[in-house]
Amino acid sequence: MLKHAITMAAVAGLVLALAPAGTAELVYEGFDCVDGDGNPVAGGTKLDGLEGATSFGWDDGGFSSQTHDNMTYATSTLSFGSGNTALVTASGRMLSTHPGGQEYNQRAYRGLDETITGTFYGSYLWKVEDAIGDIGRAENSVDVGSTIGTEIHRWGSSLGRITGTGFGSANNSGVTDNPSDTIMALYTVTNVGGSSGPITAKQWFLNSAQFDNFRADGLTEAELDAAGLGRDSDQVMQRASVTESSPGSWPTFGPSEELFIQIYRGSNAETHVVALDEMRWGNTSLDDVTPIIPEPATLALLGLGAAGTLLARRRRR
Ligand SMILES: [Ca+2]
Ligand SMILES: [Ca+2]
Repeated sequence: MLKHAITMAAVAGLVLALAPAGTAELVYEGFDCVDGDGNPVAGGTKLDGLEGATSFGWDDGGFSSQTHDNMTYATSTLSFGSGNTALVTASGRMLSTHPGGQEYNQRAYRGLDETITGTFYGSYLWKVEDAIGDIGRAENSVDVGSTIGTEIHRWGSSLGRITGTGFGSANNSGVTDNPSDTIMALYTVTNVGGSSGPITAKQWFLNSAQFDNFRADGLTEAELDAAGLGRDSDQVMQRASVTESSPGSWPTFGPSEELFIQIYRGSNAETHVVALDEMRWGNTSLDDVTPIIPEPATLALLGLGAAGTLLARRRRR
């Protein structure tokens, strides 16, 4: 089993330290893979699954004739945003290679370290790494608990959707990505762990310039909902929302639940490669699942704070 380390742990730790009390980024998968000795693995190494003590490897979603050799590690990360709104990343990304002509459905899953209730927040990056036809189907799903999933895919003119068992579904509307665009999926699900009342799930797709624009003073659902649809920096690429007033079942999320990523490929003949990276799940805000690299001024202040703390400790001795 490969281990995934976080080379940006220092930066991520600072970001977490900066977060107000009570906030948490619950799960982070940056696809930074090292071997048992802590050395980086080579590009092309098969990925065994998601990081975490409760992680499980790939299953085949019922397509039992398959191997999972198409899920591999690449040494460079997807990046997103720029300047003061550059996303914190860990080196490495996941590549899913479709040989063409074979349908498959592969999932890697893990439980959460704690059970959460309320609103759930998530983000991940997605990029088509080589040419793919508009009618090709290449889905990446991130499922929340056992009932709701959000997806990026290439399927006709649509680029994404929200769907779930015992729950409605909605296709994203907006513009499709250009080849080689890296897209960020952001999503929220309300009423996680509930037993009555409606569930609302939302999903937004942003390009890098849009992330810079909206993230600078904090990401809010209201601004993402109010933005126009398009590729300009004050727009969002795509958006979907669905509310079920009587869902019948409610998403649950905890150690025994299947939080999983899923790669589905149709039986079209085209070969193509899709990258997936920087997956985050949280229960507090969109900002918490999109940490950005602190500005030098902030780092300097942190350094002053740390120095002051050390000084105070010494004085107490
Ligand atoms: Ca990465
Ligand atoms: Ca904003």
